[in-house]
Amino acid sequence: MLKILVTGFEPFGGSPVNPSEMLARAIAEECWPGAILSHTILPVIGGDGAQSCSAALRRAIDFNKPNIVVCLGENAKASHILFERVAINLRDDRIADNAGVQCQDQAIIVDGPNAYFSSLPVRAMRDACEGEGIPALLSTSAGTFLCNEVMYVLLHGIAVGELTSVTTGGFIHVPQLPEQASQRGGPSMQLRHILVGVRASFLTLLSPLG
Ligand code: PCA
Repeated sequence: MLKILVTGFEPFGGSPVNPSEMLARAIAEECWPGAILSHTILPVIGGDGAQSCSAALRRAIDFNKPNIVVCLGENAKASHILFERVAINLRDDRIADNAGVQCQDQAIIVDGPNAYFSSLPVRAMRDACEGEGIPALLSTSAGTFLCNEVMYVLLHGIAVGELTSVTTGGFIHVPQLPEQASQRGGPSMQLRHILVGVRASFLTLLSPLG
């Protein structure tokens, strides 16, 4: 059986919710043919301490031994579901993380490569999402905050053979929910529409590998 770990993030930046958290739970609760899904919710805390998102990701991978890891996060500026292609070795924050830390111009992994490409089939995933009528795009930057950090740490871990069970990983950004947009403005998407799109994209993971 194929094992897939789905991660979401806890709320951050003053919002009481994070759609990626609801989505990770909802996706993992569904029944998937030929695959076992697990999920974990990551703290919005950077760095390599025990409380960080990277440490929580490593613990979840150790525990669940997934073959594929798909991390989800919220991008409040996005009007589309964004299939991220690239993670860069840079943390540069517009706001503080949930530990109150705001970094500038910092490497995520000192002397690590500048960037990694997602190893998810991002184009097929985007196409599947669009095929359901849900707006979706390929994106060439996961930003410089913790979504990018988790994606970089995941792909670095796979590249250096630290995450032995994992062959494939990447990141999907989702828009904020209408109730969040009504507070702070910007584009949004209904959770049930995000779920339809992300579910369709996950089905592409099962057919070639499962
Ligand atoms: N989005 C942030 C971090 C947590 C989340 O859901 C980001 O885009 O980096």
